[in-house]
Amino acid sequence: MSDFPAFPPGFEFGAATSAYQIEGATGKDGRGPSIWDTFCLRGGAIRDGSSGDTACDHYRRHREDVALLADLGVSTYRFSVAWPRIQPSGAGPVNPRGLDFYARLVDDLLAAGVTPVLTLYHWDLPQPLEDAGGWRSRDTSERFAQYAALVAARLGDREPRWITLNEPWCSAFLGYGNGEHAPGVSEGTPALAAAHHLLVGHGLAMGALRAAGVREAGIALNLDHVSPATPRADDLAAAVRAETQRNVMWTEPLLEGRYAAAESDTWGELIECQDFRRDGDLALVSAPMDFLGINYYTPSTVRAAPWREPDPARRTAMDNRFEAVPHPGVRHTAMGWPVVPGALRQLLTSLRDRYGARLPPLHITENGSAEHDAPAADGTVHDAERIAYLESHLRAVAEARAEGVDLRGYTVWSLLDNFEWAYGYSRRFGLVHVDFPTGTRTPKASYHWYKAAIAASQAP
Ligand code: IFM
Repeated sequence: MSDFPAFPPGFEFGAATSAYQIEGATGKDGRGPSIWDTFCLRGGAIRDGSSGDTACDHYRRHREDVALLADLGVSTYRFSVAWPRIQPSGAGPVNPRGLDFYARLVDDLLAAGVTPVLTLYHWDLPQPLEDAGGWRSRDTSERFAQYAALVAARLGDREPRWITLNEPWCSAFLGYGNGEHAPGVSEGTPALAAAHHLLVGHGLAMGALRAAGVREAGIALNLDHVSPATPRADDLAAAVRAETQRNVMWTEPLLEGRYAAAESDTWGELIECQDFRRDGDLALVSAPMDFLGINYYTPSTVRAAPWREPDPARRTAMDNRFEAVPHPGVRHTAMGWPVVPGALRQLLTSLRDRYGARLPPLHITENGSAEHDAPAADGTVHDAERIAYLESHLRAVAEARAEGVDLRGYTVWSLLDNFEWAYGYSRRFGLVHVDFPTGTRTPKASYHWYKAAIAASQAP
C-alpha cells in the first residue's frame, strides 16, 4: 500500500447497496408490490428466473452488514429506501413498520461511526403507481415528493446526506425505452416523458427535503465518457447524440436550467411533441444541489448508424442513430464492460470544464466490477481482478483531484453480492461474497484490500 495515492483527511470512502437488490422480505411488515416484483414474474425477464424475494436477507441480517461496514472502516454507507415499504400503494399515510426499519438502520450506522447516505429511489416504484401510468405520468413526480417528505419528516434530523434518484437514465430508458428493466416496455415519446417526470420528481423532492430541513441533497447520475469511433463528421455527430442521451439531457436541465441543444437530432420526431413539459419545470429541476453523485463503470465508443426503426410512430426512445463499437485490447469484466479507468478521469475533468462554477462538489456514488469469483476450497475468495479494477479507478480519482476537480468521496458498488437486476444472481459485484442459499457472508480479498487502502490513504 506504500505507493497508494494519498487522499486528504475528510475524503470519504464508502460502500453502496440498494433496497431491492439486498433486502429480501418483500412480503414483510406491510410492504406493497413494486414494479420489480411484477417484472421478475414475467417469463424470460430475469436471466436466471430469480427475484429479489430473498436476495441477501438484509432486512433480517442488517446488523451483521453494519458490523461488516464498521470493520471495513468506510466513513459512508449508501443504501436506498424502498418506497413500497413506506407507502405500500405509492400514496397515503406512512406504513410505520416500513419506516421503522430504516430508522433502526440509520441509528445502527451512526452508532457504528458510519455516515448513512440515503437514496430515496433506486428503481422500486410501487406497482399501483405504474398501473396509473408510472413515470410517464406527472402525478408520479408529485407522489414522489410526498414520499420524500414522509421519509424526511422521520429521518431528516439524523440522516445527513440525501440522494433523490439513482440513475434516472436507467429508469427512463431501460424501463420504458428498451424494456430490459421494470416495468419492461419499449416506447418512444412516453419514455421521454418518463425522463422528464423523473427530473421534475427530483426537483419537487429537493423542495420537500429542504422544507424538512435537510442540508445536503443531490442526485446520482450514471454518466458515460463517450468517444467517437473515428474523427469523421458522422461519427462525431453520433457521439454528440450518445452524449445527449446518456449525459447531457440530465446534466443540462439540472445544472444549467435548459434542455440539451442536440435533442432534435437525437430523438427526431419523438421530441416534437413536448406537452409533458410545463413552464417553470426547468427552474424546479435546476434547484441548487449540494453535490452531484456520479456512478461510473465503463466508457463508450460509438459510430454513426441509421435509425433502427425508420417509422417514427414505432421508434423507441433508445433509437438514436448511434451504435457502440468494441474496445479491443482491454480487460472486460463479467458484465462484458471494458475496463478503462482513464475515462473516469476524463469524464470528471470534462464535467468541470463544461460546467465550471455551476458544478457542485462531486462524489463517486458507485464504482466497481462484477467478476466470476467463487470461494476457494478454504473458503477464501481471491478476486484479484476486482482489486485491480478498484485500485486503478481510485488512482483515476486521485488524478482528477490533482487536476483540480472538487471530488469529495468514492463509493464502491457494492458491499455485498446481490440481485443484479435482469442478470439475477449471475453477476457478483460485492466486496463480500454472499452464499445465496444460506445468506452466509464471506469478505473477499478485495474487502481486505479496500480496508487496508482506506487505512493507508488516510494515515498521517
Ligand atoms: O447494480 C447496479 C446498481 O443498482 C445501479 N448501478 C449499476 C450497478 C451495476 O450494474
